[in-house]
Amino acid sequence: MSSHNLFSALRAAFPADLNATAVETDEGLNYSWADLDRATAMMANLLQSLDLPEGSRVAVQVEKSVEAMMLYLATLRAGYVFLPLNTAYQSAEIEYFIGNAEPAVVVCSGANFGWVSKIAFKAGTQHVFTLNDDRTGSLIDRAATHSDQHQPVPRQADDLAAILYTSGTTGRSKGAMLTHGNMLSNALTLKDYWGWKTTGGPDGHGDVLIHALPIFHVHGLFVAIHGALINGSKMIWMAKFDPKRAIGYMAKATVFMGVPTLYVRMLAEPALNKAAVKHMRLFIAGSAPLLIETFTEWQERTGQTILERYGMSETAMLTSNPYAADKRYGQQSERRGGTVGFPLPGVQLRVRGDDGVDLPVGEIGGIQVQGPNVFKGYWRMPEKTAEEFTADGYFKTGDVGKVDERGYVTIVGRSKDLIISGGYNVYPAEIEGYINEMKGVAESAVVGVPHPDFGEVGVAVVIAKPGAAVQPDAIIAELKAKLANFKIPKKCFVVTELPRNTMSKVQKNLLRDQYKGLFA
Ligand code: MLC
Ligand code: AMP
Repeated sequence: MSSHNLFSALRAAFPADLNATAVETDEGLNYSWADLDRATAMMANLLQSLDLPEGSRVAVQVEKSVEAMMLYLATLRAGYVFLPLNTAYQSAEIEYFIGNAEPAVVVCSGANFGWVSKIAFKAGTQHVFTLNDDRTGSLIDRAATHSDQHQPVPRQADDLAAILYTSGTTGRSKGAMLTHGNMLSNALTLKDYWGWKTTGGPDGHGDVLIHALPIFHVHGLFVAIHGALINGSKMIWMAKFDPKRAIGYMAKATVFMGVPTLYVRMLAEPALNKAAVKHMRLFIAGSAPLLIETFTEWQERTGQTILERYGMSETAMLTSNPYAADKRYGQQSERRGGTVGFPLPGVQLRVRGDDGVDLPVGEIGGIQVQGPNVFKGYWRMPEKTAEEFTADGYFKTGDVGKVDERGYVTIVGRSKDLIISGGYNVYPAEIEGYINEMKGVAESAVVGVPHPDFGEVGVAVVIAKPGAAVQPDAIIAELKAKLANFKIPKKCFVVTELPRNTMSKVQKNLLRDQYKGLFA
């Protein structure tokens, strides 16, 4: 291929019948493949008409909508770099991302235009558009004046396609730079590994995906959207996940992808049973550990076995339980609960000890990976990038795990101090930084504890300065005013001392133990 533009590969997979439905929304709208092609052409032409410098970033903080997905595809098509931002982020968070990435274009909702545009113009952004979740906004108005024909801009496999910010264990967030080649290779691998079908589906074509996740992170934006598009498969588009409606859609779908919380919430619905899922071919879970209880209960209730896979922003998907027999591992096809399956074809995965030596089968250590899906590095952070790679080019995931004698990978923990709550990452260091700056606070520690719905949630433990009266509710309220809602600790305690080791370091494991029953 002379051009490796990811959009071109996705476009080439559109079915021959461009009038067939590509996306059906929960509002009852139908978008055809021709609609996707034309609308992304108009948006791509708009972006190109702005005469942006090569490699320009297009930062987008908008509610989930089909038009938001089109904007992503149009950015690829026009050869620019997409930078998705969670809608929960507030001004301090957005100010950092925009300041760091220096996007040429920012797209936000009309309701946020005032404060977002102020931040963007201050950072030197030239163009700020609005895009609302009801198909309105200046982006749509401006795109409507452009041609619906557009030749995708040639890109090399190594050219940037997206930057995904991931919070840092220490310091500020890092922008993971993903290339067209990273994402196309991963999409093609998953198409094959998960057995995507182009015939025999409920709509007369092939697989139909229920798209239930947000589209500002890897799972909803890449794994789900690329998965459907690279197979020419229809999506049933849920603007917001709702367990009852998701179960209802299973009568006309075949594939579902979700973080474990979505499975937990569907299991709470009496309507979830074998009859409800009888058309479904595949349930995929990831982004956070799937509890064995959820895995087993799902099997009992539906007769189907969830396929768990593992990935991250820096690498897209790394491992997966098998969909069908995997020749590389003696024709094994068993999806084993509690494991994340085998390294995907093309991915090299090893487990190393602290001394940097490979560990034997079954021993626990740091997971390191290499492959065509592994990112190019952190945006404008060469030292950070160098730190996270080994001398021989493996990326240190920060996850701790083991590989058993059959080849299955199990993640047992993380060396990075990270809480994964409902599939979103929360870095304790960031929350502690905000709490420590509050009036009357001497010190704080944020730890993750088990939660029946979100899997894990944050709990803040705070020490007040001598003589200061610090109220837990006030701390939570102050955090809510500054940070994305999913980062807010679900409980806060003011205590007189924190457990410490002989080096005076707070022993977070003891705190986790102390508070582990809070939400049981
Ligand atoms: C919402 N809340 C959360 C939360 N989501 N709290 C902790 N963790 C979360 N994930 C809080 C809100 O702050 C609010 O609190 C209350 O819950 C209700 O908010 P809501 O907006 O109504 O919640 P809901 O819509 O029910 O959202 C829950 C959810 C959502 C599970 C549907 O969090 C979600 O879509 N998660 C998926 C995340 C995801 O896509 N991750 C993929 C990352 S990619 P209050 O106090 O304000 O009322 C990745 C790589 C890989 O990790 O391998 O895939
Ligand atoms: P993110 O930075 O949002 O991409 O999150 C990536 C992290 O999510 C990984 O490093 C893992 O810690 C975690 N993760 C993803 N999938 C799984 C899984 N199936 N089981 C356990 N942890 C997972």
